[in-house]
Amino acid sequence: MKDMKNIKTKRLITSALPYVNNIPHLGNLIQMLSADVFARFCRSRGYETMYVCGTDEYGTATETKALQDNKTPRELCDFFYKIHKDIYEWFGIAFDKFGRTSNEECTEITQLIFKKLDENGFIKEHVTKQLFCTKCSMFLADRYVDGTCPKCGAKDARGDQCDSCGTLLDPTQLLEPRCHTCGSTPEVRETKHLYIDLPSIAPKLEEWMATASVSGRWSQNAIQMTKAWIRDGLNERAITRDLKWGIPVPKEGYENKVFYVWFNAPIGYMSITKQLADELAAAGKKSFDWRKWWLPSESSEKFEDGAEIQLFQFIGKDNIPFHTVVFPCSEIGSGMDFTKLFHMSSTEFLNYESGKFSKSKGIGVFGSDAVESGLPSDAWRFYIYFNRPEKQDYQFTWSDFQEKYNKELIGNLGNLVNRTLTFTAKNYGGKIPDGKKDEALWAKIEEKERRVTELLEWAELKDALHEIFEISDICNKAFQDAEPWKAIKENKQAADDILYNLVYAIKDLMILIQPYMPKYSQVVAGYLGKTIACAKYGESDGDGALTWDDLGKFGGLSDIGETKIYFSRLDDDATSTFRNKFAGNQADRDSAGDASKEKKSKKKEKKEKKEPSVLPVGQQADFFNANIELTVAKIVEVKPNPDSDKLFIETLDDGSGVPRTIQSGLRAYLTEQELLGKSVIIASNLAPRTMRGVESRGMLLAGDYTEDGKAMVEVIDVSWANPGTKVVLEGADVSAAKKAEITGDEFFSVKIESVGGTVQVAGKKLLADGRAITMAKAVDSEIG
Ligand code: B3M
Ligand code: ZN
Repeated sequence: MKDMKNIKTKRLITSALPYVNNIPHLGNLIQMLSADVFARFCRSRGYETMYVCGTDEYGTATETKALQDNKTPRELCDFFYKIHKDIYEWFGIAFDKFGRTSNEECTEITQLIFKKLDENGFIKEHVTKQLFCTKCSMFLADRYVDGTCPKCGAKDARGDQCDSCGTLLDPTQLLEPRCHTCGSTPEVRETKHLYIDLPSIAPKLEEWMATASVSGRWSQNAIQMTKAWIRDGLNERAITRDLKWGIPVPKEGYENKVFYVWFNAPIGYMSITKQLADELAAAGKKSFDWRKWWLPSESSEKFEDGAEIQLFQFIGKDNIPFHTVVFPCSEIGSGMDFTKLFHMSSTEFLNYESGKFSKSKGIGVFGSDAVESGLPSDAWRFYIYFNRPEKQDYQFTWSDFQEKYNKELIGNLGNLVNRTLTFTAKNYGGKIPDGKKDEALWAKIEEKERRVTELLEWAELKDALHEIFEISDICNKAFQDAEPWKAIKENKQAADDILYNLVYAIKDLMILIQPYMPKYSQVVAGYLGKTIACAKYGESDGDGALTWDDLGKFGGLSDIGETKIYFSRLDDDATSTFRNKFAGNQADRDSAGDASKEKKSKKKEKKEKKEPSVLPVGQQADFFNANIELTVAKIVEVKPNPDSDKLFIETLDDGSGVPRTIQSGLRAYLTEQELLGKSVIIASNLAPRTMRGVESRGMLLAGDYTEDGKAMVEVIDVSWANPGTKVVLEGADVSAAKKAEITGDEFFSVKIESVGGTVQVAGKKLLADGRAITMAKAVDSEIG
């Protein structure tokens, strides 16, 4: 397998630094676990590897939580750092260093990068208005403001970001802002802050990205998100905050402020590498210059000539722009030649049973729950990797866990290992029989092994794991077909052959599976008298440890002694016990399985749902642009709904090529002839709704007026525009994507009105093909 790798390549690996104010759940653990597979693979393949991660300790969240828990931020971080570290250890994550950001290394490098940015003119100062909670008497930074997303309208957006649509936000952009801590409405106050001038760095960023995204094979998703970010215009981003718990800002006038947590967090990757170097040196062990990995041009120590350092970063999709835009801009703007992102492996969300994993709400399986489950950590690892949410969100359910665990892990891989090893122990006294290599079988295995290697080289973890399980499946079929239990009596050579081949296939499987299930692989390798190489940075494996290079090789295994079943079946009872135990939120778990409680909370949720309301005028245009899709459609058929005296059923040509049916309550006002052939405007992404037995997919826009004391309705007519034309607000992008579907409440949260005959939203005109939409009769009316 040597041929495929370039030994000069070094692998620098990071996984997103978890916030330290809570216990991580499986959704958070995915990043670390993913990077762990990749790091273990790289080590086994012989790449010099450095995998760093650590806790992200600064920021408002920590400061606030410490206040709540009656601790200093430092005490709180110490407390949670240990919890995090223990959980990751239990999961078998082999970091080269799991460090922290609240140490002098991080301060030193953050300040260095800041000074360089400042020297290069990329730091700007602005006085801004910021949300201040008078009740908590503090400025509310980013995550500590909740509100409605101005882009997609999600009600649970945070000040820094909306999880529903991924938009990065400034807290003051939130609609109906609330203080996260006390719920009161914050007020706007002035404060001065430093900004990183992303727009000025952007040209260099784009230049870098053009090549980096190709050579590092960025995912389509990452490229799109990043391009959208750059295209929508990079803004200067504030990098200081009015807080105490953070890295001091080395600039006059900023004595009472600290760096924004997202400015220093990615620098944490570097500082944690330095932390390892400093600790090794302090312990009198062989150390290294951290710059060797991150700033080779200035390092006192270098890799061999021509060595390339490939930085692989494992993150959740909500962190993509920070890693493709903000952090690289800090690196580029510093003018220093830092190691920059090579390949990013980002995952979608892992959801739990019926909702989202949530730390703040305490919903899901937490690291500590997994520890308490009594299942081996490799069982959890298996399930997470087998279903890693790479291209779309994945739903964790207990029945799915049970199925995959029983069927694949036990029924496929476990079964192969057990039947092969016990058969050998029983019938050969544990001595691996002499046999002939089955070329046909090995051709299939080796082809799959090559595929696994190719996939893992690009951190395609899930696909690679599925290939590994296919190898196991092939081997199980070979066992089945060879019927060694018969052959041992009738044709001993045939039995010898199949066992000989399968024992060596198991050896291969353990090398392949080691990155995913390190403990299990070592146990099984141990039955064959072997260990699998997985030494961390600066450590070494014992003699004869198996590496990726040993794939496909025969010989050198010792006799098989007593073996034990490693994974035992999960039955329905155990599964439902888990389901109950880990249901609801953490706080509720004391009364695990209490269904009435769950019901009550559901009821409460319903009660709290508010009546639809119209957004403040200042927020309507943005909301409209992000959500409401209006399309021109031509009425090609009109007939009354036989079960109603108000509704018309209209068939429309909306330009899609597929006729669309809508209904409107116009029979009291207009005749069929008046409607037929008209080009109207419909709310085209409104959720379908069935009225009097007929589904209506959209709503036609009309306004009302009175004539001679009679209520009348005028349907908007845009005869100049072709069916399918999008109707947008002046200044908006016609091709901008809208939310796939909106509710009636969402539609009505924006007021479309005819003012003096011109149709508009919050003072902005609605245009079809660039032409303003007017109404002849309903000149001052609400449109709906
Ligand atoms: N601390 C984790 C998060 O957003 C955040 C990642 C930092 S990576 C440098 O969940
Ligand atoms: Zn407050």
